[in-house]
Amino acid sequence: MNKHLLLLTIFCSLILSIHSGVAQNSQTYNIGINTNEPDSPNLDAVSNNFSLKIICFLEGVYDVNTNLMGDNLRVLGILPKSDPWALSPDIPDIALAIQGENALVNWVKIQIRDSDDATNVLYETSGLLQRDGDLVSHDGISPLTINYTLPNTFHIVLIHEGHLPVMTQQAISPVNGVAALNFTTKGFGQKEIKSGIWGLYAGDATQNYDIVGSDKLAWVLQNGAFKVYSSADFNRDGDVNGLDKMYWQANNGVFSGVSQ
Ligand SMILES: [Ca+2]
Ligand SMILES: [Ca+2]
Repeated sequence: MNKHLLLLTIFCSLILSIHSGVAQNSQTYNIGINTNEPDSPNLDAVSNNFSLKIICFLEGVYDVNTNLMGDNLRVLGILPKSDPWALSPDIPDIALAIQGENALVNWVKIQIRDSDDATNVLYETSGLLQRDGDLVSHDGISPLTINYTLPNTFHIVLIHEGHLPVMTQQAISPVNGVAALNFTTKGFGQKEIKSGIWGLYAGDATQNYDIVGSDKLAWVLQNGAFKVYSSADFNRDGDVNGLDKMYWQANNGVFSGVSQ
């Protein structure tokens, strides 16, 4: 009888471990795997299931008159459906049809960093900015959710192709399952793009966290290209031309305090 019980236990354990493997593999939105059980007793020390409620503007795409960012890439049909960092599923066609202030502008990478050592990247994923600055998941509507075990306090870094990154000045914690942050009202590492409104600096075509001569060179090499997706197209209107160079010129010499 004991022998049968032992065999049954082994069989059940095997089934559970297979099921667990399937569940982990189904987390396709995330890199890495959450190894903690959902009912872990240490939940007060960690955050492992929360959403991000972030607002952010990109200088090059921001329109001071409408207080919205432009969605020319989407309108021209050249916003890549695939995330440039391969961290998220593709954008569904239905999301690309959304118009107005919730229309999609561009991809951003989101890093969660150690609150004690901000050079230490704990987790990364990607999302999309809507014209009004809301950060959403690849489907264009849903908030970004993080299903990964992390410390309860952390830094958040936003990275965009063509702009300098921004990081939280102080570590934050999720409250009631939501980590909320409005980067447009914070000036740390950002530019005041309108009175009281802050955004990421445009001009880092090479994406190495500074705006220098090599970024101008990247612009020169692509100057004249049209209907393209390019990190030298700082205003993201699909063309690389003199309007983009103006952003580089205004911000030449600015570098980010965020470590790569
Ligand atoms: Ca650069
Ligand atoms: Ca442009």
